Amino acid sequence: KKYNVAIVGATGAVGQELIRILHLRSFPLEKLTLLASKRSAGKTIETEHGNFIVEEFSVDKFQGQDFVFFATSGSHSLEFAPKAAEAGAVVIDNSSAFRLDDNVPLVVPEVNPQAALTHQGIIANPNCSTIQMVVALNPIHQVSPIKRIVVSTYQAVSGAGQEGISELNTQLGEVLEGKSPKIEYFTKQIAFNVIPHIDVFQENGYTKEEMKMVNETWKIMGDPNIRISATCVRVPVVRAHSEAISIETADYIGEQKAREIFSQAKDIEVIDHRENGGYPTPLDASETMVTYVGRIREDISCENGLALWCVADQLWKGAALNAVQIAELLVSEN
Ligand code: 2RA
Repeated sequence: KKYNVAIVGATGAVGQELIRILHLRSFPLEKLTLLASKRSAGKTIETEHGNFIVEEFSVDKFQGQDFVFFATSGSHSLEFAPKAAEAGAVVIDNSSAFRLDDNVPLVVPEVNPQAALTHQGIIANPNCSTIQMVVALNPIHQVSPIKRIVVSTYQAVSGAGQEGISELNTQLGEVLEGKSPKIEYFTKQIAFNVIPHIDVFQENGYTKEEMKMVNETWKIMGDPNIRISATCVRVPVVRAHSEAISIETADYIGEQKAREIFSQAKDIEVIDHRENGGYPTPLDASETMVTYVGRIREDISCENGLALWCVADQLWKGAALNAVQIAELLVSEN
């Protein structure tokens, strides 16, 4: 069987990667429809799998679709994802609009695949920084419940879309030419800098990005008792998010057992050698489909503690790949 697939927001950073991933994974496509704003209609998206023409978004284009991937804003998904579901499509939404909705499964196929099968038309794709963390931590959680997570993220500028990428590139050039860089998208200069602020500040002093890592992890791993604190930082990297993670487990695991658990886990690649270059970096992870784990060691600051370093391509595993893997899950169930 082949499937009619539409991508809403096809010209965005994630939208374009959805086109690539669908082809790279030979998803059984009957017809691929690319939808974007009136301004983008008629544009050609060039990929290594061919060039694709973008059509203007309209609700009637949901008719006959088997899957509709949303890669636009939360407000756009909120308004139009239900209409795509009403038209009979399965919606896989990359925005935060429905992630914490009790009637919408929030799915990472390596962690809670069964949740995808409970969908009522819409399935939410988690936030990129959450996805790679739960892929890495769930195998440990299955051996001994994780009681606490402290995570600092080092998030690529492409997480902020095309604007983030162009702001970094422009600023780097301006600074290297001795000019004062223009700051248009980020809150402060990102070139040769880091910014501890992604999304809006909440009452409790955390940002929305940081609370996404808390609330989404609880839902995906099905355990709201895990104590989680996150600090999400934007760094001058184009693609792939990195995370320094410290956890406490109920029982002692130790680094050797932890390394074994990661090595045997699905879609995790361990790069963990205590020598120059013996750890994964964003340049290693970019345009790959696995979640990398390294720097595995006992956390010496607590009992039953483990510390690790986790890197993944946030446009692929953190967004487009995870979304397509959800569709693959449903197709394999048919
Ligand atoms: C970011 N995770 O990195 C957010 C949204 N993609 O900006």
